[in-house]
This record gives sequence, structure tokens and C-alpha cells, in this order.
Amino acid sequence: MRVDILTLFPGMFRGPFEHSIIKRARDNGHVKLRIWDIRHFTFDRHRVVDDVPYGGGPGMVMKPEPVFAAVEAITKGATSRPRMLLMCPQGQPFSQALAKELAEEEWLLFLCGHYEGIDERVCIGLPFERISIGDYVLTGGELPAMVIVDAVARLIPGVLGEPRAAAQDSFADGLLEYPQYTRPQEFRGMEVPEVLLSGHHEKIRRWRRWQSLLRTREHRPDLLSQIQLTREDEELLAKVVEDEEWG
Ligand code: 9D3
Repeated sequence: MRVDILTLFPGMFRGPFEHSIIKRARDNGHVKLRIWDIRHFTFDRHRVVDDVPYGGGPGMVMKPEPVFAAVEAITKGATSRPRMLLMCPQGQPFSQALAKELAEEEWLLFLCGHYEGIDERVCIGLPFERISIGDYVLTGGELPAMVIVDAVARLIPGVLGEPRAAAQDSFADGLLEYPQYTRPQEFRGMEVPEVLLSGHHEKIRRWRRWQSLLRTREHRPDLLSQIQLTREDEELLAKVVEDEEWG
């Protein structure tokens, strides 16, 4: 997948995309990432990228010309068109479903706003979809673009070593994940649950499903009401939390 990111702060992307899974995905060619500095697409003496809002009001607005020039330069001569995403607090909320959809694309182009906003003619004249990552106020669209690239890249076949890893994600079956334990068996007085040491695969599966259901009911009841519970799920949820019986 090709990914182009337009930003006024290219330096912000250096750290996050040079580690771990995204770094490996770039190294082995699964993700071809290019970060573009919008300021390079200004042609005036002072390289101006923003200006005061028409009608007055606080803050600065990103000018349209550099954004158009950048998009035109990046897409010039290409036989296909990128899916164009504008990071915007007023956008469609990002979700795992949208991540899956974007992972199917050949080419994504992100525009990160900064300041109070972007001149509306960018959205009128270019086919951007506005995407938000949630209802909280950030200082710009750079972190949202990184979040989306991370969520999408790991869904590209071959990016995660283990193909089952993405399929078994939280949200993949609509429930939160069960708790994980590794050695030591006892740490500062805290024991690994007995059932996980038992080697009874069916009991372990039921215990994990039970834990997923309890966690989801506790922290994300909205998710629980969206999925079809099986009879086993109903039975597990009916168990009392103190229930230690696993036979
Ligand atoms: C003046 C009103 N503000 C809108 C709530 C202005 C404003 C605040 C923050 C304009 C831009 C920003 C910067 N945020 C983003 O660019 C952004 C964002 C976010 O703040 N939260 C969640 N998702 C996103 S995607 C882009």
C-alpha cells in the first residue's frame, strides 16, 4: 500500500513510523510511506501556509493553494487516484470497520490540518473524506493520521507475522479481550488463574469467553448489546463473578 501524508509538521512522523511493526512493514515494502511538507508547495517569498479567517474570529486558517498544489504534484501522472482522507474533528468517526475498508485500498492520501481549520474550498474542490478519531480536541491532524496508518497497516496481509493475530483482535468478534498471563506463576502474591495451568483446552476456552463477556459488560455494555450472544454466552454471563467453579 502506498501512503502519502501532507502535513506542516513532517518531523512529528519520524519517531512513530520508525519503530516496531510499522518500521518492518516499511522495510519489507508492504507500506510505502511518504511524508510531504505542505510548506514546500508554497510559491511566495515567505512560504505562507495560513491566514486570518474571513469574517473574523480567533486563530488561523490553512490556505487552499498549497494543498491543491501538493495533491496535484503527488497525483500527477499516476494512473490511479488515492483514497483521500482529511483529518478533521467534524469528520466521520474512525472505527475498526473503516480500518478494514481502508486496508483494501492501494493508495491512501492523508491531509493533516493544523490551526483552527482548513479553507473549505479544499473540501469542495478535492474529493476528501473527513475523518475524526474521537470526541476530544487535539492540536492537529498529525496524531490522528498516525493512529489511522497504524490501525490500517497492521491489517495488510503479511504485515503481522502471525495471520491469526489480526483475526483474533478485540472488536473482531465484538467483545473485549480476556486477560493474559505469562511466567512467573506467582508474582508479588498474585497468582495466575488455576484454569490456565490445567491444560484443559475446553475449560480454558470457556473461562476466556467468560472473562471477555464480563469485561465487556463492565466496560463496554454498548458493544454487548450490538452482538448476538450464544446460549453458552448467556449461561456464562449468568454465572456470579465470585464463581470459581470450572468443572
Ligand atoms: C474552533 C473549534 N475547534 C473545533 C473543535 C477548532 C479545532 C480544534 C482542534 C480545529 C482543529 C483542531 C485540531 N484537531 C484535528 O485536526 C483533528 C482531530 C481532533 O482534534 N480530535 C479527533 N480527531 C481529529 S482528526 C483531526
